[in-house]
Amino acid sequence: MSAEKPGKAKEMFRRFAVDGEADGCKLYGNGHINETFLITADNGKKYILQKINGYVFRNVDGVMKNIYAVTSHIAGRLQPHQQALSLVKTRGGKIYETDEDGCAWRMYDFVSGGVCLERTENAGDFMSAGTAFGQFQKLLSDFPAETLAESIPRFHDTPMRYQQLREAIEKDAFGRVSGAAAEIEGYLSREDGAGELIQQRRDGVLPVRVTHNDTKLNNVMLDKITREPLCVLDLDTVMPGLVADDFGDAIRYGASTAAEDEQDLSKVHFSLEFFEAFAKGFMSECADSLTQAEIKSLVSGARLMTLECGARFLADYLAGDVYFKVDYPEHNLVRCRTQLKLVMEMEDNRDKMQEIVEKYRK
Ligand code: ADP
Ligand code: GN1
Ligand code: MG
Repeated sequence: MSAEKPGKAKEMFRRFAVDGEADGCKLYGNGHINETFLITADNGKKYILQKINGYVFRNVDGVMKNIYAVTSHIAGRLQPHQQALSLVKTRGGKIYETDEDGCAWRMYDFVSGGVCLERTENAGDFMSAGTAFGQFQKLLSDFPAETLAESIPRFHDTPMRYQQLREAIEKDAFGRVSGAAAEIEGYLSREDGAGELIQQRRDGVLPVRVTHNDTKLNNVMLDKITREPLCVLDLDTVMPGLVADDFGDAIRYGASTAAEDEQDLSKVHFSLEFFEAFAKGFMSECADSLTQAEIKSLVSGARLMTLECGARFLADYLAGDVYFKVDYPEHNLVRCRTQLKLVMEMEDNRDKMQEIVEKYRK
């Protein structure tokens, strides 16, 4: 991280319509995509200022309009102790600002009193995360999906992700293919059936909803004390999608006994206990608005989102780490290994997962 970045963030902070100067400014959180700064103003108020990743989000205007519309829809419909993300406008009344280099910046009020967990520590917290995302689904069930921009086209199109993996293998731009032969084989051998849910979407079997599309645990805030859902974060990828993708992506990340980038695979297991906890929270909020086909799709969603994310990590490793932030050269390879291990254990537990989902349907 170059030293001038906090300075740049402080400079951008002045373009937003707030009182005071930035007193403190530091890099914040563990997101893989944007650059996030915690700003403390000299009057004590805190803000989250983000430089949006322009490589990942080619249509920043669409993304920001989506976020503004969705947060406005949610605000006022939450329980009193909960919060919706709240954008701070620029001095010119805009919802984001573009700097001299063409990069987009936006600012949120800091949501205080909460925690963002990097890993599931206990089933109770993960149930709360399930409640938060289930509630998010329910709150947006009457939002007109067709008015939203597709923030990243074909984001959860698993066959397309496989195609990108194949292209990365073909190019082998960094000479990394030979060292990743086992992982490549693990993913390619599972390509059959990768289109199960996207096909059901095309066929109209699964309805298109407004979904979050990035439901990992550190994209939700729980109340620091009560551990109840406080705020759903990271709305960049809110767009029309499948409920199974939201359910599945959350399971991918949170129903593991280890971190997404754990290097010791013996520590990585798919936890049925965590799976059940999330399913219970999620279904308690939105099961009654889901169709039979959607409920049936949830378990496939968990496996496919894990497979897809792992294939994305592997493709990014082979392409030279252009998409996800990495801390060391094999970081994406390590991440793709944990995902594959989880996929395999989900395959072994498919019937039990289905039984659990059935248990919580209304
Ligand atoms: P990325 O797209 O890079 O994942 P996020 O929007 O998820 O970026 O932000 C990264 C982290 O910053 C989150 O995981 C959370 O810890 C923190 N964060 C984001 N928005 C807020 C907010 N409004 N209030 C408090 N913390 C936030
Ligand atoms: C990224 O932005 P973040 O860190 O919450 C990614 C997700 C992946 C996730 C893997 C826009 O999420 O799709 O599942 O990393 N977000 C985007 O940890 O690509
Ligand atoms: Mg995030």
